[in-house]
Amino acid sequence: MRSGFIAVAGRPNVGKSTLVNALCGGKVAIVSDKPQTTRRRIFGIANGDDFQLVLADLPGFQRPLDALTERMQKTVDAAFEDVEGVLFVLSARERIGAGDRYIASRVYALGVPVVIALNKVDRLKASHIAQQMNAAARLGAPVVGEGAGTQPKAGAAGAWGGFHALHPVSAKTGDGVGQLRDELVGLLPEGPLYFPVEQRTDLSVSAQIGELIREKALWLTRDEVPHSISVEVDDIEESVVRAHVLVETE
Ligand SMILES: Nc1nc2c(ncn2[C@@H]2O[C@H](COP(=O)(O)OP(=O)(O)OP(=O)(O)O)[C@@H](O)[C@H]2O)c(=O)[nH]1
Ligand SMILES: [Mg+2]
Repeated sequence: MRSGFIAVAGRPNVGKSTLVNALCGGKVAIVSDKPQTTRRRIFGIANGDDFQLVLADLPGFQRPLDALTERMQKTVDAAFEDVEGVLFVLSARERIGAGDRYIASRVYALGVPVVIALNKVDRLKASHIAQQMNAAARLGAPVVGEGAGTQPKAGAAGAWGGFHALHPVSAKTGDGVGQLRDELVGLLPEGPLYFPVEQRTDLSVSAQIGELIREKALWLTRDEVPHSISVEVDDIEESVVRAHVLVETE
């Protein structure tokens, strides 16, 4: 039996939660087209005949840190402890740039294997995917002087030990997700079951319902509701849930 924890890091909105859901084979984390959807660490659990892969879905982060991200950063830092590896998620649809480099500098410094998932490759041209894979592969590499910045130098100063693997995937269509899961399971040591096999997340039922309500609110609203929504579930009956949706401003 192989088992262990992998942290999922990346900029906001790159598809981390969608990918965690795809890797777990069911809905664990809520998803929206707005950044900062994930607010706290959620475990998504993928079980196989001989493995238990526990993914820590995390809030996205970027620099400069705004107040909300600053608070969520503590969650991220805590989740980086005691993991067997990091799944670093990038979006193939956006320019890979400073924001990703900042995250790369953080995750490569942890000293555990980093697996890159280049997400959202659905309906992209092969040439564009190839370019983005190249840019992804160079992330975190130390820049070695003028004009040589494109080539990582082996053994250069800094924590960059190179990435363990790079997988182009589409969390939406499921393309490449099976191979990525195998790759991550390969990082796990022999270990016990951390969760009962029928459990797919560490959230309580009432927390899961609260998250689903928040997801619907995020999808159904635009500018009229501030993005800072939180939900308190008061009461769960047979077929009725009572909850409060709290917003930041009137
Ligand atoms: N086309 C495409 N869209 C995707 C894919 N994966 C995720 N998305 C979309 O990207 C948006 C963000 O997805 P999330 O999973 O919420 O992203 P996240 O990285 O968890 O975002 P935060 O929690 O805010 O950091 C949603 O609109 C998803 O439907 C993909 O593989 N292809
Ligand atoms: Mg998320």
